[in-house]
Amino acid sequence: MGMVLVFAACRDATVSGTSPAASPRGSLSGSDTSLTGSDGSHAKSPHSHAESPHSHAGMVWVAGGEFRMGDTDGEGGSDERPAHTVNVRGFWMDRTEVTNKEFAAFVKATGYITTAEKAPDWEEMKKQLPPGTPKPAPELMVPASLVFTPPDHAVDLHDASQWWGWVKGADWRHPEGPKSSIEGKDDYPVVQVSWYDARAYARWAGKRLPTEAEWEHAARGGLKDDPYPWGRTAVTDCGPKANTWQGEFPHRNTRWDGYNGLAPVAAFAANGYGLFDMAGNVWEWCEDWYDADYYARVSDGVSDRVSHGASGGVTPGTSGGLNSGVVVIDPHGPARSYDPAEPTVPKKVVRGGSFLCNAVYCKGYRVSSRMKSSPDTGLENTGFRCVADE
Ligand SMILES: [Ca+2]
Ligand SMILES: [Ca+2]
Repeated sequence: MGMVLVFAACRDATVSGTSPAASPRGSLSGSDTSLTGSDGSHAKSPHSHAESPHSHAGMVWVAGGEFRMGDTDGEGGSDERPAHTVNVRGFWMDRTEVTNKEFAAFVKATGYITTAEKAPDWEEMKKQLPPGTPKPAPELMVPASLVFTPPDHAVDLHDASQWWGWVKGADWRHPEGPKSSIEGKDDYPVVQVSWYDARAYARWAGKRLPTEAEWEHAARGGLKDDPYPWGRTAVTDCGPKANTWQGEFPHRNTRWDGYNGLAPVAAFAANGYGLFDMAGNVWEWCEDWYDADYYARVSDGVSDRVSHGASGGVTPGTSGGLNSGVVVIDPHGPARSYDPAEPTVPKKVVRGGSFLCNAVYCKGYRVSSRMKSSPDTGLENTGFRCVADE
């Protein structure tokens, strides 16, 4: 009886907590990420496509098909609405976030230098800033990246600068700053990588970054309209489901899930497709530009990628409303970015939440939760995984 009750409670647990915090002011936006940093230039690799593995080792095949993309649990922000029916082709996807060991092999083979290892370029930065913004002090124009630097007391959760520090010498080999290292952390996700860095790795590996639709389809793991990769149970019910934050953010972490910061990849159960950490641990870069209004446009049939019922329509009872019968085929995101919180800063989509997410502050681990970062940003809680076509 006890077992049955526990099982029932786990299966039926309702989602608690509030929606992600509203966008903070200034150059910080969204929830736990997104401070514009470093230069906007595209880092160049001395070799291209050289000595890459070009195999599907470590990947799983994610069958294509239709799914409801967006806010299917009623907890989403306006940028997740309306939920709409999407059809994607099948693809291979890395089982785990790209690890330090894998990224190191890429750097060794190519001599690649990441965005965070180069000083910001003021001419590039200016393009993302409101006209008349003064040039930052010289001590800030150095190779640096964003490190989680928690205060010892409660702070205004609308001001992410309270817990993100621009740390000189922080990069993928020194994720928490120059005195930190990745020694003994081969199986941890690589972090402090910009979108440019992630794309360079993917190209070298003969892969690519997932579209936002592919990412969400994969994260859902074959479940229908559930809020999490594992179903409907809250992240902290019935044992840890993912590396997130427990306690009060950002000053008190109870480490109930076993990890204060990053966890090695695949430390928690995989989803139905055999994919690990689609919720939590690190945010994952996607190929697409972020536009807060994109879902509304594709659902209205404005996008030229929309097909009206071309793939056999929508399962009765799941869509309804204005976009019934509209199937968006293999969307690749908008042509350009638009984040109303920072209109001058083009941003790429990141997905899945990180070790800094919790129910009160940021439920980025919901399968449909959308976040964004400028492509030159490196963060201690942001990495990526790759996909490949047949
Ligand atoms: Ca944790
Ligand atoms: Ca993740």
